[in-house]
Amino acid sequence: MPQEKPVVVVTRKLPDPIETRMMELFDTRLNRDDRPLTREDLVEACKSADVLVPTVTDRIDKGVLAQAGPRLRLIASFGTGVDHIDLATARERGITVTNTPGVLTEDTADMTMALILAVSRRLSEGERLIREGKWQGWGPTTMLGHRIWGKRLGIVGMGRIGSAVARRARGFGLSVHYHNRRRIDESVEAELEATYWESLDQMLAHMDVVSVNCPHTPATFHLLSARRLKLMKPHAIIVNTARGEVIDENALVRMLSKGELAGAGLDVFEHEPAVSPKLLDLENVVLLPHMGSATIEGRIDMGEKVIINIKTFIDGHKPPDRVIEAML
Ligand code: 8YV
Repeated sequence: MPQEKPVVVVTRKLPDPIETRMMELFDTRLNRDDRPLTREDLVEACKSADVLVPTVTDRIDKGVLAQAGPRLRLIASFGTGVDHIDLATARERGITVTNTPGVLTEDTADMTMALILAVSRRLSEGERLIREGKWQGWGPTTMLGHRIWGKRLGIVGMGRIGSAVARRARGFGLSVHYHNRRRIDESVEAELEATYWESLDQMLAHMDVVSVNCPHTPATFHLLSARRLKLMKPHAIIVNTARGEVIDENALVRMLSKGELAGAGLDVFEHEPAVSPKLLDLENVVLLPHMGSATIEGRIDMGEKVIINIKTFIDGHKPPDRVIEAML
């Protein structure tokens, strides 16, 4: 790392206080108009930066990293998921990668509950009815949704966010079930009153609500495949605040269209920002533009984590949120 202030390239507009602090601490290049970087821009950024601060909208693959300049030593990603970064290539090239875990847990869990309620109680449909001027007044059998109290929630991925969803779900009277690579600690399981299902297939077949809360990795790509979705009960709903790639979106759309699944709440999509046009025609889905962690408090906390990761790295220490460590 050179003696002078490191060149830090930030790919998207971050909250003002974060940008101000970064400008004070580093030789920071901002993206004031917030236009997502093209692949060419990203390559240029990787050539000139000591530290790159990307977001989920930057695909930092093998090809981009192959063109990175020798000074690029840290990718301090603004976000928790790191599926947009080719970690193996970063490791090979001696580039450290950090993320911002923990600070968006509660906001994302809130959004998961919001989607469970929105789908079950038909919030978007009700809103559309009013906005389109079609509401004729109250009726005893109009806009009936489903009660969530007493229903079974199956959480796929019991990490920080999954556990935060479980805590909320208990308050809403849902019984909590989960599938995870590893069974969680017995005491935490007891605290969450959560039932572990070793078999994801078995769990899916018994749930009323399924929530996807695992990261997207090669192992979780299309974890909810066409075959697995078919195991779900036709009255069940599914919500996804994790990554679109975890669900086979085409299969999901087909099943929702045919009424083989009752509904879906999606904050993320397989080919973001593209959304399957068929989803737009369905009444039984609630669609959000990847805003699970979109609170001003959360974004500032994320920015502060990015700053701490960069600062500790340039001071010669191990940054706290290392995803991988430089091997060279
Ligand atoms: C972030 C997210 O807003 O952190 C994540 O993994 O999915 C989002 O909530 C986004 O990734 C920022 O880069």
